Amino acid sequence: MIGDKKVLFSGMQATGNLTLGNYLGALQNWVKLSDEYECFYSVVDLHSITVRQDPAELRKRARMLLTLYIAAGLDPEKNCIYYQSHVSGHAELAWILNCFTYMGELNRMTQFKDKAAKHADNINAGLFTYPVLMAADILLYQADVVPVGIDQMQHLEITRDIAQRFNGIYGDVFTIPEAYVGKSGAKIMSLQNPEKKMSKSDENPNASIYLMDDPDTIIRKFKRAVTDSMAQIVYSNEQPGVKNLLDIYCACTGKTPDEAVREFDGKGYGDLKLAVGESVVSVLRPLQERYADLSKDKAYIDGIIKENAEKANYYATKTLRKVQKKVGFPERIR
Ligand code: ATP
Ligand code: LTN
Repeated sequence: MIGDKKVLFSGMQATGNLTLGNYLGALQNWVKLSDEYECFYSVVDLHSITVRQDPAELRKRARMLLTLYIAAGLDPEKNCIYYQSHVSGHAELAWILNCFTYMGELNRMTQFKDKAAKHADNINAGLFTYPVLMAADILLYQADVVPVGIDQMQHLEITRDIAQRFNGIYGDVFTIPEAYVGKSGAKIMSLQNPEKKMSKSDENPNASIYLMDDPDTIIRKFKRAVTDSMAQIVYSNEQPGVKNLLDIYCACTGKTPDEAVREFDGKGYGDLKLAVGESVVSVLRPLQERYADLSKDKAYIDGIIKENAEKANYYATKTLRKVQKKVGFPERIR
């Protein structure tokens, strides 16, 4: 708790262009929850270098992402929006937690297996211990709740296991966090292959809607979206392409799948695709406009970066000192 509020932590990697999946699965929920909790939203650049990055590009994308958090509706005066690399406590706690995490646990992580297969020439130790750094992010702020898409559930489970193991040895040091997965949009699928999640690292640009896509591009990508030949609009796993379109529609309009199916009763896939495309355009337009305005205001963004790094450091250090003491590191002499 900070004051009378529970704590929320979440983060995103500054790799690639954010997709509609990132927005509907994560960012949109962050905004919804931001009044209720004391929130920490990090641009997790330490995680980004588990895959080789171009330095100038990483810096640029990290700033874009931080600006996008604000453009999406997070108030940086109330929510702590900051770069993970500006708070050294993340790496320090991750080291300690590494010593409380088993190889066998990390070996089971499906994201590691996927990323190792994708980057076979660079299966580094950071990629393997990625979930431990993620646990450190969350536990450092004593987070109660962590809004993520379904793909991150396994990482939340290991975070809870590590925290419980540590608490079992040293007493109640960490708050045990809960995942928060939204009702709709938790797993948006690729528009070109509805069996696969929409991902910013997909090579096919038609598979993903990027948050900065213009309206014509968005409508065109939805027109090309893969559906099926069943010619019926139902919400069913048998028709993953149509289901995905309905999911996107529901996440953008706040409607339930039942309501959406009723609305498209007697209509064709063309009508559905157009309506979904338009609902996405109307969600993304205000975000894009705010982003354009914010990115012109360098001094404002710089101020946010500085102030919020200080705030994050304050809370992170509090937990870190407690942990260091528990494990037996010598006290600092002042
Ligand atoms: P990459 O393709 O580089 O692995 P990604 O697009 O999967 O990246 P992440 O940075 O790993 O994105 O995820 C950021 C947040 O967005 C996480 O909370 C994740 O659960 C969520 N997310 C990512 N893709 C989707 C998706 N297709 N549907 C719903 N949520 C998603
Ligand atoms: N692994 C996450 C990003 C991430 C994260 C976190 C999410 C890093 N640290 C802490 C929630 C809480 C991903 O989305 N790929």
